[in-house]
Amino acid sequence: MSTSIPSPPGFCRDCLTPQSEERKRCGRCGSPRLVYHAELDRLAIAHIDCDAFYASVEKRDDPTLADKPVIIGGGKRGVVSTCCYIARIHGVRSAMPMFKALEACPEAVVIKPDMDKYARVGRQVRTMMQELTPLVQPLSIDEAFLDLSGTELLHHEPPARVLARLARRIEAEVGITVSVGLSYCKFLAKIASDLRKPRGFAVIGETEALSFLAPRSVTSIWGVGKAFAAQLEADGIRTIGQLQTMEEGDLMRRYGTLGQRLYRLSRGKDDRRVEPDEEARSISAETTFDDDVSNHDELVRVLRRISEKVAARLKKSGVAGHTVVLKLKTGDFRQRTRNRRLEDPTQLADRIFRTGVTLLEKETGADAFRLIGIGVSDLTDPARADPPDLVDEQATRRARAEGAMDLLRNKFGNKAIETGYTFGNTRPRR
Ligand code: TTP
Ligand code: MG
Ligand code: MG
Repeated sequence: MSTSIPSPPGFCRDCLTPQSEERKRCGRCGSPRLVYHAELDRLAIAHIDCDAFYASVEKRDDPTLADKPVIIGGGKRGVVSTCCYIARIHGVRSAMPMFKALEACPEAVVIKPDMDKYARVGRQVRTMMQELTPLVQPLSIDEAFLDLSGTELLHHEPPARVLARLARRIEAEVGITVSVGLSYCKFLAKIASDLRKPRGFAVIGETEALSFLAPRSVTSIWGVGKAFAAQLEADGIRTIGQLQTMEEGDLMRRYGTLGQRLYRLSRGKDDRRVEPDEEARSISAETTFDDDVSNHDELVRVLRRISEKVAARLKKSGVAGHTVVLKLKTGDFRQRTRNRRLEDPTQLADRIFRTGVTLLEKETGADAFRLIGIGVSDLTDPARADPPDLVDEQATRRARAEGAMDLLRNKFGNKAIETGYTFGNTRPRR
């Protein structure tokens, strides 16, 4: 290739260094895992899906399985839930009857699913996503859409690198791998995450959307199941490229609203937004105790610590919450949640904590708790959050002090500064 052609933006997925020119290996660390794309710095809609999810978790927890074909499944229905990529080479697939899978791969290690464990790992991954943007829409236990539009100021790098960093973090801290699809819409991001599995990172830009889609089967389109695909085939339509040549009116006459979807998606037009689910629309932190706790002061101290965690995550995600939610679980596993809507949305640990204490005051007494949690919901833009309190000057001063502490923390790290409460002083001073 001539060097006079400007190189598209790119970076290394291992050391995250931007690459000034297109090459085979990273100029810094030598890794071949480079991504380039002309639209790389503009695309912000991602789909992330864990690789061979249940199997990867089991391999993580038992290193002797690393090089073995592993199948997760069995149980009542006797089918394969999933299998690792080594087992896939032998032809094993999800939903296959177990006896068939073992015919294809007799040396496979079969493990019964541990759903609680996979749910825990799935939540851990989701939390890491939510630290990057509040716009996380989970689709299943192991996958979600993320909208990172407008987060570049916050993260000081474009979404593509934020995503590669996340993939790296999940590998390091969770111990499993994911694949990332990056595009300008959900439809193509979802297709992209599947293109280079496992440990993939695929980008589909607007420029190539039409040509990328043209040769693919109509079954790649959302909402085209087996029955509809058979109907389309009976009408002579197999590829998305064929749909691209048809008029919108024609498709709508033939297939109604589904026809309109075919028209739009076949042309890479998809304006569905990434919509976080209810659970994701809050940010919270909680602590489970080894022994049940009834001591009010101790609960308050923990509340302060987790309020600070919540505030840190709000600030990091660039959102504010309007409602404070206190969660308590008693020793006999009964759960209580108490809410209070604030006058203005907040990002401040101090305000979250004080509201939490007020809510807690009504709940403590004879009860012992095994868990305490605090969170905020009704997430909104932080622009209107925490206006100066004209009545309570103390509150304004505390807010300013918290801003100063945030600055110090950003500069010197989390441990640099602690408030009186987390030190051990347990009553909020008025
Ligand atoms: P998938 O994401 O579809 O599959 P996967 O993560 O195992 O493999 P990959 O994404 O790399 O292709 O599903 C996530 C989990 O859901 C999977 O690990 C097990 C479970 N599952 C089933 O129990 N039955 C099924 O038929 C499928 C497809 C998945
Ligand atoms: Mg998966
Ligand atoms: Mg999945």
